[in-house]
Amino acid sequence: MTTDTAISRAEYLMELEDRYGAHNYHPIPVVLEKGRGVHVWDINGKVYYDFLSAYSAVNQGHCHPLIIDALKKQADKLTLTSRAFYNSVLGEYEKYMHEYFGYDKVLPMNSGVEAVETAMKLARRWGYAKKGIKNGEAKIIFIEGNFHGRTIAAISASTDPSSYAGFGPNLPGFLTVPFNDLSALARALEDPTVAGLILEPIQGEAGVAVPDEGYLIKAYELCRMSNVLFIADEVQTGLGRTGKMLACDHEDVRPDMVILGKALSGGVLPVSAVLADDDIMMNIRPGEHGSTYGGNPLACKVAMSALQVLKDENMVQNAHYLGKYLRQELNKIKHPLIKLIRGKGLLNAIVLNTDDEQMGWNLCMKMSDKGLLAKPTHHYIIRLAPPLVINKEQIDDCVRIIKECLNEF
Ligand code: IF1
Repeated sequence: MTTDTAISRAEYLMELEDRYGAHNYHPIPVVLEKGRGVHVWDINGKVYYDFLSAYSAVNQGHCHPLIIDALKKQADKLTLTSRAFYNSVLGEYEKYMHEYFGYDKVLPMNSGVEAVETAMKLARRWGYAKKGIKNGEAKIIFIEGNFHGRTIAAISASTDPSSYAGFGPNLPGFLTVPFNDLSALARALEDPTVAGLILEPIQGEAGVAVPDEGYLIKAYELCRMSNVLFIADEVQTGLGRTGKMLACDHEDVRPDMVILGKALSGGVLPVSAVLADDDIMMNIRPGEHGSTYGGNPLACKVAMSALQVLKDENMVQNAHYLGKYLRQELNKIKHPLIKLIRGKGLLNAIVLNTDDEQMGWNLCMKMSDKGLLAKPTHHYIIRLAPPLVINKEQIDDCVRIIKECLNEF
């Protein structure tokens, strides 16, 4: 294929999405067709570093050979039975999850937001069954700026108009408190009808907002004192992304419930889970919750493989050390556009110093030209979250690209 036809093919494919797909996204104009490790290739064969990692779903790198192998092997055998029957992999997976994370039980779902909804239901149910909240009155506290997904429940908890506006009416029973504000949280916890606090240990969509050190452990202790469940949405921050297996591990907090998704399958298929002990999990009985695909043998095999390679290949430690190195190198770039660099592990962001609503986008377009894919959030924040398999030389190369791009503004 000549370059000309290759370019027009990309345009054709983008046109198809534009014409026949709902316009609920505004992608960077590259058409990707192949991925391996930290790299993705577009249909013209141009290679890019992937600094979005499918919003942290491909922590293990694109098409990790062992995960793909697990997928293929199980795909040839059995993919879905529904939960109407036992299957030969689910129990093995549940035991694996118990041993890996140390919770009594796991409840398997598919997308991240389904696991969030599951946690909300478990929290409400626990509130009625164990805390003695009057039926129908349970409340859940969320943090301003949160992102927990796109369902009506998740957007009812949102304070971002682009998530909730025009989709009302909202669900009742949700409170929000300001980010990083322990006294506001303490006041909200005085309400005896509060069953749970659901938070992201680091807010992703908010632009990698990291609360002060000690916030998580103090929030956890406040919840303890009020007999309120501390529930961590680790869909994005979990599984090594921030340089610990769970972001809550940074403060040695053991949440009452952990919500996992994204990288639980290494980007292969939607696999999510809620972890909790029996006191919480056993309040839901047969027929009261579930999902057709939840716990399917294909997903279970893929998840075990995805978790195994995280450990076997020291990805968590790599995220810790190379994350530090990335921030250190980025901080050496002295450029008026950089307001600050923040993050933990390999979940980082450049906050731009600009009033220009287009700046984030323009910078990402330039980085894409030079072979690095990232996407702005809130117009002026660029998230930098490569797969956790990235190495030091690659980080150096990426910092060079980022620097070159900044210098062109
Ligand atoms: C999109 C952000 C990332 C999440 C947390 C639950 C979910 C997510 C903490 C739901 C999903 C996504 C979804 C993606 C954009 C993305 C995102 F920019 F919005 F914040 F990752 F940074 N909890 N996050 O971050 O999981 O149901 O999507 O599997 O396109 O909406 P899901």
